[in-house]
Amino acid sequence: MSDKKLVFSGVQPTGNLHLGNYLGAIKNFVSLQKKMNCMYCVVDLHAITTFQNPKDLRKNILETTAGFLASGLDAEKSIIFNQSSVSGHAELAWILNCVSRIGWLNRMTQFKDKAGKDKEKASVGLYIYPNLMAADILLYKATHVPVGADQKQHLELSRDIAQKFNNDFQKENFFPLPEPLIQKNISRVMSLRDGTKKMSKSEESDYSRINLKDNADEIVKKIKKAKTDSKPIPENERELKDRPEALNLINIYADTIEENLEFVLSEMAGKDFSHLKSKLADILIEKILPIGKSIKELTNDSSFLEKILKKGTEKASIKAEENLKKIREIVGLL
Ligand code: AQP
Repeated sequence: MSDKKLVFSGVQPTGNLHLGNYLGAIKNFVSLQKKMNCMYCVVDLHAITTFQNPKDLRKNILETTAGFLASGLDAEKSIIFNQSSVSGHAELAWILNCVSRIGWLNRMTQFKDKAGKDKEKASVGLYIYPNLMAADILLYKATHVPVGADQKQHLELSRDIAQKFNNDFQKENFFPLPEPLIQKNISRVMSLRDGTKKMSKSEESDYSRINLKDNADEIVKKIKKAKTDSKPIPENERELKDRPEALNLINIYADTIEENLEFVLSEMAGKDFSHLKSKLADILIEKILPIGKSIKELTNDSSFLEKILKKGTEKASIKAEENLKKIREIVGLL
């Protein structure tokens, strides 16, 4: 494996992992660990940009770690750790806060979505979240970042910050410009209740998402209740243009059976959505249920999960300290 290429990505421990996290990000994490050096982080400092109950946060950090392992991440192949245990993330984030520009952050759509109408009351952390994300990646000089499409804008900002740091300090190529790795077939899994909104942990209705820990009954019920329209499955993608819920279900099905949209449309054109829903529920039960079962088993052994994180932290800290030493020198800190 080449040492120059390094994959880094993170998941917030903000509650139940769902199908969007899995298809949009974690599934890709697993295939990347076979061919590249990878670091996967439970980004707990990102989680606290919105208030988290401390007891729930501790539980969710371990449960997200269990989600990584249950989905197929291997702690022998990838470095698995939690962000707050390597203080370099926060230190570099401060330095990058001084490189990043307010105008850049003002353009971030996720802040606008998450802060809602009451922006003045959002935490400063939520506003500068993308700078911390840049620090996560650049602390290790990661070159590739697998994320869902919702994180593309933040990743572009990370590239701008890296470029500005290199220019300001006249250190050409010091930070590599990280490349996003976004799933081609399904880069954004949408809510089962509203095909224009992304599937999300923080959405109030549990019927909007399939959680990785859902049981078979819940999966069947949620897919049955998923919003669609009265038209049958069309022959081509063009006809799905103004049918976001229909497109979302077909996309989820295609990705879960590892086929493309055209294949599913050619197989199912003219059929009713109840046909697709029944097949989708079956395949989700086959693929998701074992992951959920494994998450539940792993979370019963918190000391095992803590050991995995501790080992990952030790490895990550060595890399972080090596790079931070150079960064402090470049910036002129004693
Ligand atoms: N719906 C989605 N479709 C595709 N990818 C998604 N991701 C999240 N939702 C979808 C990707 O999962 C990774 C981890 O995301 P995260 O949990 O760190 O943050 P998030 O994007 O804010 O996820 P949620 O579920 O919406 O969490 P809350 O509700 O707490 O904000 C990322 O790569 C993300 O792109």
